[in-house]
Amino acid sequence: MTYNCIIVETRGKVGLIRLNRPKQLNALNDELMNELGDALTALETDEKIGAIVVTGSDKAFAAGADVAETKDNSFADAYNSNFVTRNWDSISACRKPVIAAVAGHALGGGCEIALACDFIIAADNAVFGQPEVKLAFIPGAGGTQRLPRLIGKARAMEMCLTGRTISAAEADRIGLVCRVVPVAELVERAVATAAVIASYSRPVVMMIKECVNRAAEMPLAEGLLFERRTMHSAFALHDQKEGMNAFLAKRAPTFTDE
Ligand code: CO8
Repeated sequence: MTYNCIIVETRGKVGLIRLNRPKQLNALNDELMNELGDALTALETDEKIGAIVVTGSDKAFAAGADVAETKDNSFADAYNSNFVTRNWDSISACRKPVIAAVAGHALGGGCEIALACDFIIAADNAVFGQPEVKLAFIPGAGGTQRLPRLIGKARAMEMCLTGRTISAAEADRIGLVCRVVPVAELVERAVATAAVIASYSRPVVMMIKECVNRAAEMPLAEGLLFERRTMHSAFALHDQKEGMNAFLAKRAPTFTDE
């Protein structure tokens, strides 16, 4: 499938999606978000794919919602068309792991796309921020909710209320990203990380993702119970037997995703 605003390729078992509106620094409009949702759904249903990387350019992951296309929305337009929810939830709903590989600006909705992914690998030139307040607007795609869960209320509140941007080094220090790499190596390193994940048993990877995501959504006791029951069910998988038998036999496992 050919897209106008994204480029999709596969590298082995990894799906790679590049946001591609260079003239607008990958500002997010409906067309791009519809295409991103479509590509994620296609990669999720592709049995050859085990993990997905979403990236932008060296200059911009995404500079936020497309202000020119958003500014004239009325409440009725936004509410009736289910603005944002309609075509944004496909990122967090994807059952396969999705890694954000962020270089350059990740601002507003761009930062929120990265936050909706499972984890972020940042290039050393990455800049994160929720500058909506400067436009008399609010982070509307998870910024006020995911950011405090990741970096704590004080830091999230300061970022959202002042619009201050933070560097890759600061993002690393406060736990917003899992790693910072040279910009020239970003995509290669993110794809390599995704390839490691994709080499494991797919149902086990999806179970782990489901469990970790419950940590943000459930009280501890309920999350622990969910984890325990999921772990019990993992004994039903052929891959669990294969993984443990292969370890004991000192050979490489062959997973069949069953
Ligand atoms: N929307 C539309 N166009 C944009 C955007 C944007 N968010 N960001 C940059 N552009 C365009 C510029 O207008 C410019 O176009 P042109 O060449 O035609 O003048 C081109 O991209 C290059 O931009 P700059 O000349 O400004 O480049 P600089 O390197 O000088 O600056 C910055 C880069 C700092 C990223 C700057 O462009 C900037 O501040 N951009 C806006 C950032 C911002 O405020 N983002 C938040 C937007 S609101 C939002 O995301 C709300 C989220 C709510 C939910 C999601 C809804 C979809």
